[in-house]
Amino acid sequence: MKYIGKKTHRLDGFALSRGRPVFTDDLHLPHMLYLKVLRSPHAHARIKSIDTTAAANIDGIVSILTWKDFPRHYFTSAGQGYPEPSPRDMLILDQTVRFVGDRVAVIAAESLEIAQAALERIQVEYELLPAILDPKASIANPTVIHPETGPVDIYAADRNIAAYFQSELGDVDRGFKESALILEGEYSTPYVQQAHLEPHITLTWLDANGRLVIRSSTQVPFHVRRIVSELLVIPVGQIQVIKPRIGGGFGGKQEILNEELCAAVTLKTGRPARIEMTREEEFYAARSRHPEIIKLKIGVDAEGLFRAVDLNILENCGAYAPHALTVMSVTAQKALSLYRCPNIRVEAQAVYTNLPIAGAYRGYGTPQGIFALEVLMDEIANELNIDPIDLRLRNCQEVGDEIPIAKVLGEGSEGFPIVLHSTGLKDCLEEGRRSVQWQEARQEVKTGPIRRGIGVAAAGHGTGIPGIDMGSAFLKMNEDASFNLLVGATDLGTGSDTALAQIAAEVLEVPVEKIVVYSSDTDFTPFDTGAYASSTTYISGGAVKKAAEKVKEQIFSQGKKLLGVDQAVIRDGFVEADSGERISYAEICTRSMYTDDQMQIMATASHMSYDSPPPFNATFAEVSVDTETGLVQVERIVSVTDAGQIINPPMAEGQVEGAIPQALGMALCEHMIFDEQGAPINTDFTGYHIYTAADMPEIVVKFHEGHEPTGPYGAKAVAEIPISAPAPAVVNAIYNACGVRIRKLPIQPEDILRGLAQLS
Ligand code: SMO
Repeated sequence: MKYIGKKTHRLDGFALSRGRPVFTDDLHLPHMLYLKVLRSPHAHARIKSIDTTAAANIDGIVSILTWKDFPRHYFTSAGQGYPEPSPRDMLILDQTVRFVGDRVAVIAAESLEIAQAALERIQVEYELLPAILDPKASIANPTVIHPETGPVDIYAADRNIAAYFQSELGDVDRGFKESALILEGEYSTPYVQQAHLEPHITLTWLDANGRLVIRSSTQVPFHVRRIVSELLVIPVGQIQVIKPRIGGGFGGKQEILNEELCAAVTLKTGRPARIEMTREEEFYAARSRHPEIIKLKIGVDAEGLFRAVDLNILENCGAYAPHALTVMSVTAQKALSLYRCPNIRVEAQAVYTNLPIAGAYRGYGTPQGIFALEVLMDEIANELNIDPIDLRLRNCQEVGDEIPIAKVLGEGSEGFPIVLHSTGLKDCLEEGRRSVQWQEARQEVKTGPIRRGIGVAAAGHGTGIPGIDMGSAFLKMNEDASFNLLVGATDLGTGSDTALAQIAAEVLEVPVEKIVVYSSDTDFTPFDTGAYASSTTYISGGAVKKAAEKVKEQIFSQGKKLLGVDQAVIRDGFVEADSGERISYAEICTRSMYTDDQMQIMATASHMSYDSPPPFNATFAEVSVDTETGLVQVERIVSVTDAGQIINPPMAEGQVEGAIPQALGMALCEHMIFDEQGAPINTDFTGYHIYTAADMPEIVVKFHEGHEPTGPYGAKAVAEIPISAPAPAVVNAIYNACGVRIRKLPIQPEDILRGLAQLS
C-alpha cells in the first residue's frame, strides 16, 4: 500500500502549528453576548424563589433566564443515536437542583465581567433536601432524587435506580461447582475527569436569513442539531452546527452541554452569544467517568481455564443519567468477553447520587471492568502458581470464537452476535514478554526500602457501536485532480481527517495532499453519528472508501470514453490504454466539466457495520514502591496493541501515548473529592493532579500489526483500547514489588503502608 500505514503530515498541522484562528473561540462576533450560569451551592434543594431584579438592573445585563422560562420538556444531554438509550431525566433549567453545580439561571450580558457581577445579585431562596452522596446508600434508604412524573425511561425512580440489567449465559452455579478455585473481590474506581485542554465552548448567532448557527466544540454536531431542534422547538432545517478544530474531547464532548442555553439566548435576543466553561466548571459541571464498585467472582479449573464468571456492577451516575445504561453495559461486555468462558452472569445497576454527572470518558466503562478483571486474574495466577501471562494465554479468544455477551448487551437494547475475525492478543502478550524480559524482571530479588516490581494486564475494546454507528462521505473531483472530501466525521484533535484522507488517497491512487478534507458542518457535510466509540476510522472510513471507489470508477469510465477504448488501466494518475495512449486525471476531470459530457465526477456513500471488531492491548508496568513512604513510582510502561492495520503510525502512537497518562492518573493520583455536603474540593490542576511531562515514565509503544477483514484496509480501532490495561498492570506490579494487593483506585500511599503493615 502506498499511503496506508505510512507517515503522513497531519492535514491540520499547518494551521495548528502556526496558531491560526481555527478553534471555536477564534471567531469574534460583533455585539456578542457573554453567558454565565448561576450554579447551585447545594447538593439537593428546591428553589422556593428566585429574584433577578437586582441583577437585571445592572447596566449591561441583557437577559436572565430561570426555570420559569422553559417548558418542562425532559431530555438527555447524552449525544447518542436516536432514540437515545439514556433516560430522559433532565430539564434545561429545573426548579430542583440535584448537585453542587447544577444550573439555576443563565445570565446574558454585554461582557463577561458584567455577567459575573450579576451572578452574585441573583437572590435565590432554597429549601434544602437531604443529599445522597454514597451510591450504596442511594438504594438502601433513598431520598428520591427524581420523584417527578415527567422523566422517561428511569428504571426505578423510587429507588434511585437510573438503569438496570441482568443476564446469564450458561449455568453459572454449575460452573462454580465444577471449579477447582474460586476467587472474588470488590474493586472500586474513582470519579475522574477528561481534562481536555480546550474547555466546552459554544458560539451561536442568527445568519442573514435568520437561521440559527451553532459553532461548538463538540464530538457530535448532528446530535447537537437534533437535540437543540427538539428542545427549542425549531426545525432541524433551521439549524446549522459547525464543528471547527477541537482541542480534545475524550468523551466529555459527546454531550449537549451548553449549546441549547446559548441558542435560547440568541433566539430570545436575536444577538450572537458565547458560553465557555471555566476550568473549575469543567470539573464539577461538565462530565466525568462513572465511578463503579464492581464485585467480581471467577471460578477456574485446575489448569486455570475459566468455568464461571459472576459480575456485579454498582455504577454511580451522579445526579442525572446520561450514558448510565450504556457505560455499564460496556463495562460488562468488555469484562465478560476478553476471555473464553462458558458460564457468565452479570447484574448491573446505575444509581443516582447528589454528585456531579458522569458521562462518556475514553473507554466508556471498559477501564472499570478491566481493572477488576485483570487484578483478579493476577490473584488467580498467584493462587494457582501459573505465570500471569500464561494464564491469560490459556484463556484467550481465538479467531472464529463467538462473543455471546455482545448479542445480549447491545447499546441499550439487544445487540448483535460478534464473531472474532482477528485477534492479536496472544501476540501482544508474547511481544511484551520478550520486550520487558519478563522472567528475569519477575524474579528480581526484593530487598531494601525501595522495591521494584513488574506486572501485566490485558484489555479488549470494540470498534464502533454495531448496528448503530453510521458515517457518510461526499467526494468530488476538481480540474487539477484534487478532491474535496466532505465528512460528518468529527476530528476532535485525533487526526481522523488525515486518516480518512489516506483511505481516499489509497483508493484513488493519488497523493494524500490531493485530498482536501472538510469536517464537519451539518449544512455541508453528510450525516455521521460523531466521534465516539472509537468508530471514526472504521465506520466513517468505510464510507470514505466506498465513496472513493465510486469516484474512481467514474474517473476510469470517463477516461476510457475520452480515449475511445474499452480496455485500460489506472496508473500513476492516468487512465492508460493498451496502446500506451493515456489521459491524466486532471484532463479527465477538466474535459468532463467543460467540454465532454458536462458532468461533475462525484459520489456519496454511507456506511454502518454489524461487526465491532475488538482491538486488543497488553500493558506491562514496571514500578518501584517506597516501603517507607508508600509512594509508587511508575518507571516504565510497555504497551503493545493490536489495532489491525495501522493507518498512520505516528498518529496511532500518539493515541497510545495520550491514553497512558490518563490511565496512570486514574491509577495513582486523579480523583474528584467532595466534602460532607457534596461540594467538590479539588477543582483545579493543583488539587486534581493529572500526569504531566515531569511525572511520565519511559513509554514503549508497540503495535502487533494484524488485518481485520471487516475494516477499511484491515483497520480496527486504536483510540480507546490503550487506556484500560495500565491501571491493573500497575496494581499487579505493586503486588509483585511488595506483596500489597490494591483493589481501589487511585492508589494512595496510605493504602500501600496499610497493606504493608498487614503483611508484617
Ligand atoms: S467515551 Mo467516547 O466519546 O466513546
